[in-house]
Amino acid sequence: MKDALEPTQDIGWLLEAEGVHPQWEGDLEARFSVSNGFLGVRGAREVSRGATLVTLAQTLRPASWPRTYIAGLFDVPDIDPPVPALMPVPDWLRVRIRLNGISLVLNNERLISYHRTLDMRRGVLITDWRQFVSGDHVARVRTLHLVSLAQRAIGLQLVQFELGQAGMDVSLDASFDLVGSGLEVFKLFADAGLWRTGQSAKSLAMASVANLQLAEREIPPDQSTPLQWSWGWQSRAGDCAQLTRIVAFRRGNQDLHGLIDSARSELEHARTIGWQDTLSAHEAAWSGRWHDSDLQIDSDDSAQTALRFAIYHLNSAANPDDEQVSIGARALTGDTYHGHVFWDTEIYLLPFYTLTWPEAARAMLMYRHRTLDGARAKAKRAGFRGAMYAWESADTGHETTPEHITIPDGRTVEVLSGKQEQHISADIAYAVWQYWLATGDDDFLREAGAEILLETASFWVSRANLGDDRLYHIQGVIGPDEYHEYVNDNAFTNHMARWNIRRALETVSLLRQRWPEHWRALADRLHLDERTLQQWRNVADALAMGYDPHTNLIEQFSGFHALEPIDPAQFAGRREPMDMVLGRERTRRSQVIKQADIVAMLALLPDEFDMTTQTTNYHHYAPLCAHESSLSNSMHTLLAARIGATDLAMRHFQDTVATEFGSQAGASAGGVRIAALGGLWQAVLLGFAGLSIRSSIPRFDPRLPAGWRSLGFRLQWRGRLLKLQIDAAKPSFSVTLEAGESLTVSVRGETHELNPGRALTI
Ligand code: IFM
Repeated sequence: MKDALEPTQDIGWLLEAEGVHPQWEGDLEARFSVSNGFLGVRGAREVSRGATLVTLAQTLRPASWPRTYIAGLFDVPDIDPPVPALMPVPDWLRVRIRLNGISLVLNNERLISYHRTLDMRRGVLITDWRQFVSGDHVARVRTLHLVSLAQRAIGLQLVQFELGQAGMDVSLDASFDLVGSGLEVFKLFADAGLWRTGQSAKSLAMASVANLQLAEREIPPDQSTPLQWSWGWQSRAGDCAQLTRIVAFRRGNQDLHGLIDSARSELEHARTIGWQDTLSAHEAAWSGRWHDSDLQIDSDDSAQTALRFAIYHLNSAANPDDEQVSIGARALTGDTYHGHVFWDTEIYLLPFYTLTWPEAARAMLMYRHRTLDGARAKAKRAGFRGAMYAWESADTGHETTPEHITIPDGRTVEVLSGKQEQHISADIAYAVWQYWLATGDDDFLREAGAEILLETASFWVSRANLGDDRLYHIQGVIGPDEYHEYVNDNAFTNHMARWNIRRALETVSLLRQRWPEHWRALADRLHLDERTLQQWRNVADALAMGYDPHTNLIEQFSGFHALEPIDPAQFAGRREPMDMVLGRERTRRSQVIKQADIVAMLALLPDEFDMTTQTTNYHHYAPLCAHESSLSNSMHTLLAARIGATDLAMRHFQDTVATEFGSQAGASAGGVRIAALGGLWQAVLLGFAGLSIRSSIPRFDPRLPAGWRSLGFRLQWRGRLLKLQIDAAKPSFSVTLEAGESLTVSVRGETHELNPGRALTI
């Protein structure tokens, strides 16, 4: 049988790290996370966590941040200001090994090697640690853990221990960290436990089984403490001990006993099939995901590695079976942003899911449908109609953006994005429409998507004010460029709002035509009559757009061109963000842009602007951008690729890669920047492969960057599975319909009929 702890042979599937470097631990733990959209586990060392503290400026700080998260397990902890946060659950991976009563801890002086491998193909984290224990006798500890993609409630841990020295007293403890989790212990049993959140009436059940085999024989544990097992034996040179632990997790509300039964029955299933079959089912599920979503780049290894890493985390982050949750800004890989869901999900992540995993995209959009009431309440409180989505959303859809934060120098700074960053409502509507175009999921549109489109449109119409110039204006907002607050007519916001209103009007026509009864019921419920719809048309037709026909420039917001021009390139090499270099006030009064704003708008709405406008504005705004957010460079890549500036696109692409793999220690410690990873994938598909989602047929206008010999990938479109290959040398574009009925595709403006099993090569 294949050795489960042996990583995949092809290094193209591996992320590897050697040794222990306290300043990098946090970043590595985030990147080496395993997750299945329900559970997320950071890649912290699990065996004998020795020196997890480092000294920094004379204080002790944790070097390691072992965390397991459960999607949707929010509570309002005792933080200032009190906002809901994803609560870490009890650490289930702890193992301690003692030799003659002394803990075996990682000791750099005796260390031979400590190797960590994230096997992305199999979705497992493997470690291999060798250390001298006495004289030249060596101890070897190998571990593997995973959270199952085939049975999302299940976590599996394997630990193998070998000792070169005979006659030592060995003890191995497998335990849970029962108290350090931020949850309250409610009840503990030998095989299970129940925890509750302090405020939010949520609960967690975990059930576990552990066993140890020594030289192929199972030895009985001493289990005098709940969820803790200890084994002891005398070592014989060359004997291998293997610990196997399976844990089942369930999240729930009030019914605590039902919850524990449910955890036990999940555990029972995994225990019955055994750890090998649990592992095989998980690997088979990963293999299915890779089949549908892998992307092959010929002749650019670093781009290939970055894309694999991005796709690994994107596949890890989603759960198509849970409409109660969506993906937070750091997925389930770190504490930063408390698990809150931003526009990142709809604008940067959804395209990946819509096009490779529509079931996951649907579940995330259903989360937005479920949280509509929170969005309605926010709109009402602010004096508007319809639905104004939370800038940061947790489980209920109510606004969870902290109203202030404390910055590193101890000062308190007001945060306005929860009040003013309103474009998120249009961003969600945008994702709904894109999903519907690409999947043709009419049931979703009729039952949920339409309501989101109509309620967000209604919000925008009530939000816009008629000015003396007979134009409608949206005042006092923050666009994606968060350096500028209280701005009027942010072009991104206004264009997305207009687009939102117009798609809502299209939805009305569609409902009337295809599902009239449904339309009548919805119109009744949302108080939509002919007069209201006419008002929607009026606002959409007369919204201020900031376009100057003489220069072809679109002003980022009213008054932007008059601000102080500052070139961020003059500050190259800075370690601090531009608003700290210049000070907040001067930054506000300058044209320095924090992240793609006009550029993002052009990238998202290609049909609204001709090529000259896209090109002129890209070249005008790109140099003003400080790229101070991980969301910035990927949008620049996409737009630069579309306008044919592939060299610039490639530079932005590499800068996006550097966001996650850059040289600044600690940058990812709070979790991987999942939007940058989604943005990377999106830039390749919608930029270099030139795919656009504008109607019921997929359109391609590919432009590979210099140095890429070919690009291959699969995607789903309206129930079909397509396989694509773009070759630069020939050049050729080839698409095969691998599953589903005939389909029309458009390549460089010409339509072609695609028939099952036959490749179309152009
Ligand atoms: O949503 C983003 C925002 O655009 C920039 N700051 C970080 C947020 C979360 O990723």
